[in-house]
Amino acid sequence: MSTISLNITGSIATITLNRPDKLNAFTREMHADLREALSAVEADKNLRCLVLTGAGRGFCAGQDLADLDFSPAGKEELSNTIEKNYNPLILRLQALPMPIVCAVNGIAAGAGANLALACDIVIAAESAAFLQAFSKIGLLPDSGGTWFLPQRVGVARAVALGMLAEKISASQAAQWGMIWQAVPDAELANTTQKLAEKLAAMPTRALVAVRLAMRAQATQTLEQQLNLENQLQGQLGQSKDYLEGVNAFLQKRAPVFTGK
Ligand code: LHQ
Repeated sequence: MSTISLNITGSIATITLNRPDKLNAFTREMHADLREALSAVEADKNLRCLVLTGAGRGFCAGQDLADLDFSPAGKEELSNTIEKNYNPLILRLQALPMPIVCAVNGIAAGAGANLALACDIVIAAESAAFLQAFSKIGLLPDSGGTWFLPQRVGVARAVALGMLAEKISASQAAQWGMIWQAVPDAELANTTQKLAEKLAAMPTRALVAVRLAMRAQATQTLEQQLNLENQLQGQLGQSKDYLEGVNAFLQKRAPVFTGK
């Protein structure tokens, strides 16, 4: 993998988008490398948290516009690449059986911005920014942007972000609820590491259930959502971590969760 690096330390995997000269814009090769890295993460049953970040001064500038075929035949490729690369990536992240922290180290533009929003907890360096760059090249937000954005910032802001393609700072994104937190640049690595360690020591199955239920609310009635909560709670009630959590509380000691 030349465009992605994967580091596994203990129960935490870190995937770094690694084309810093091009602000980690997505080429076909990078998509293939990312698929390989995600396969390794999915196969490692000891993992309990994934961190996604970028190398250099950018997080991800979205599709590499030099790696597209804009010939008339290429029109089809635009849709093909979304179907083959971006959509499966977003769905794969949402199905990953562990929490995902996105550490946005710099500009997150186009599909790069929406890749970040597909992660569970997004922390950004204060110098980072988010840019729905799509309308500048005659496109609409993809990679789930039209789904994640209105949920996180409301339709009024989502529409304006999609239409105007104006950069918003990490601090503004945090104020709007688009991301969890903006931190001083020098603190991004440390804050991310602490958060990943915290999540990796928590009841993994419960965290994944939180993602699932929060996502489902977008399309469900209250009654359906109550049923889903009940169904998921029933499953979690069978988990070792639930037993451990309750026992630890009653025994007045710190719980030791195993993710089982
Ligand atoms: C890039 C890119 C880039 C290539 C920076 N491509 N080289 C899905 C499917 C199918 C089709 C299309 O799209 C999609 C989804 C999408 O993601 S569409 C949106 C694609 N992304 C963009 O339109 C963003 C384009 N980039 C920019 O607007 C700027 O580069 C930003 C605002 C991200 C950063 O600006 P600066 O900080 O001023 O950096 P820069 O522009 O100087 O970029 C640094 C280098 O990275 C430069 O290369 P060079 O060789 O000249 O140093 C850029 O050409 C290259 N780069 N983004 N998307």
